[in-house]
Amino acid sequence: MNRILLLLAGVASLALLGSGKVKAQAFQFPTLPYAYNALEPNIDAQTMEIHYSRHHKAYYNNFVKAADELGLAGLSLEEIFANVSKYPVTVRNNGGGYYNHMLFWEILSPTSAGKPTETVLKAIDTSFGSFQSFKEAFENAAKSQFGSGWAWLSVGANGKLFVSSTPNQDNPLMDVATQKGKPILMIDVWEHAYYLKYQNKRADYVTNFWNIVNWSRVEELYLEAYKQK
Ligand code: MN3
Repeated sequence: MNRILLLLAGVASLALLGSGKVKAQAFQFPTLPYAYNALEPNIDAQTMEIHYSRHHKAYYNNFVKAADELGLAGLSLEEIFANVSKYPVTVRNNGGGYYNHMLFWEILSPTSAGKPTETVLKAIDTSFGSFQSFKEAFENAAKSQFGSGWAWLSVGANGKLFVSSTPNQDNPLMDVATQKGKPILMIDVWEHAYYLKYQNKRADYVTNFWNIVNWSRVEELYLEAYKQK
C-alpha cells in the first residue's frame, strides 16, 4: 500500500516537473496590503473599502467565472491579455479590472518615500528628459482620459518608458491597446476611485496621488519588466 502511495506521489511530482513553470495557479484575490484608512487623507477609507471589497471583488468574481467557463485557468493573465480581443468582452473588462486593481494597490503605500528610487529616476530621466516632464505627461494622461479609464507608465519593447491612457479596464498588456508595454505605475481615474472625497475634482486626486506612490514597488516592477523586454 505504502509503495503504491509512494509511486503515485512520484508520478504526481514528475507531472509537476514535466509541466515546467506553473503558470496560473487558480487566480487569487489579493489581500489589501494596508488598512482602508491607511492612505488618508489622500484617499479616504470609505472609498478604499468600496473600491477594494466591492468593485475589485466583483471584477475578480466575474473574471474567475468567465475563465472557468472558457477553460482559461491554465493561462497566465499576460497570456490572456496578449490575445484578449479573441475572447468574449467580459474577459477584457473583468480580467482587466482584476489585474489593474491588483497592481494599483501594490504601487500605493501609506509610507511613500515621496520620490522615485535612483534606478527609476534614471530611467525616467532617460525617457522623458526630467522627472517634471514625466510628471506632467502622466498627469495630462490621467486628467484628459475622457470618462472612465487609467493612466499608465510602462516599459516598451525598446526598454524605454512611455506614458499612455486606456479606456475602461483596458491596460497596456492587451492586444487592443494602442501603446503596448509592461505597466509599472498607474492611476485609476474611474469616478469610483475618487468621487466620494474629490467629487468632480479629478485633478486634485491626481495631484495627491504622488503623496502615496510606493516607489520601491515601482522599481521592482521596472526591473522585472526591463529583464523581460
Ligand atoms: Mn477602480
